[in-house]
Amino acid sequence: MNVYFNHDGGGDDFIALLLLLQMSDIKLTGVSVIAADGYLEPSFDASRKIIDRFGKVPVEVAKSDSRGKNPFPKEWRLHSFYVDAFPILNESGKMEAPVSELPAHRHLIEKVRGEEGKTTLLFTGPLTDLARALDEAPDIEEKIDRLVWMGGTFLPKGNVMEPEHDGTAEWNAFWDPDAVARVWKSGIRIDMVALESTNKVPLTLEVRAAWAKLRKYEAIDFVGQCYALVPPLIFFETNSTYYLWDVLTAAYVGHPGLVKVKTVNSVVYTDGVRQGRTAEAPDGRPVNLIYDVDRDGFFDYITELMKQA
Ligand code: AGV
Ligand code: CA
Repeated sequence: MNVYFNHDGGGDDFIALLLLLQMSDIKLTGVSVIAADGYLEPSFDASRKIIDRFGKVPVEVAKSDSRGKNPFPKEWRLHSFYVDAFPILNESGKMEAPVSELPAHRHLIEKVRGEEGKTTLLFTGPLTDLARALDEAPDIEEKIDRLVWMGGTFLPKGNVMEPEHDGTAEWNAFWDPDAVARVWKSGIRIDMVALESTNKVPLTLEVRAAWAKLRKYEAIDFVGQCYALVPPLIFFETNSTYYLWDVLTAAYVGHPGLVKVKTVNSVVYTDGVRQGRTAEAPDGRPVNLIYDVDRDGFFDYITELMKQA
């Protein structure tokens, strides 16, 4: 399976990259980084360092020049600097993963066109680069097998808690709602790993403790460091509570049997207090909603992958 990965520099985006690099039955054709939940330079450098340290073959990395409508909080975005500075990523003192001079959306076009077969697109941040790629090169649609996207929700409560918003949206959709609308307009199959399923895999103290015991494995130590930067779920959810959003999304690509899927007809709102909200609508476009996960199976799967890294 060809997979092209676009991520946005959040702590769990890096872990998703690490996991993809361990999946023996996928070919990672390229990686691009958009400055949404992280800053561009550290997210880009950290991605190259993760490929160098945990990858088996070189993978080319590109930077996005896309900008969103609703910026992520700076406190979250700063995590990209911390991860990039982890000693485990800086031991060699160099970066070797190849760099593309193309902006991410053109890099995506190049990589999709360049493969003989179809490509699965994996997006763990906003859809801006895909929307731009489709506008610039509508021909690539037929070479895209499907989009696997961490984003959106049909629950009454999303995870955006911002002034002038009603709280119904998920952040990756809220950052650029117009991009979601553009992708919804396409004919691409969409597998949406929404809050319905990611809410079932919060970062808890038990998860941390289990990984702490396995820190002799380098990849698990690295993941433990990433999750040390964010508060776990203890008594109740706060705006900073962390879930294994993108990690579940990557795991779904490698092991689809872990989740439950149903088809939902959906629209996205692009304006006003509900912008970024995905909602069920009888005449909306069909998407495959990943709404449930075998939690233990998921943790076993990712832990095994990390042990082998
Ligand atoms: O909405 C989930 C998305 C995922 O792609 N991101 C984080 C994951 O990378 C945004 C987000 C929502 N709540 C957050 C987020 C939080 N408390 N901290 C950091 N990012
Ligand atoms: Ca993300």
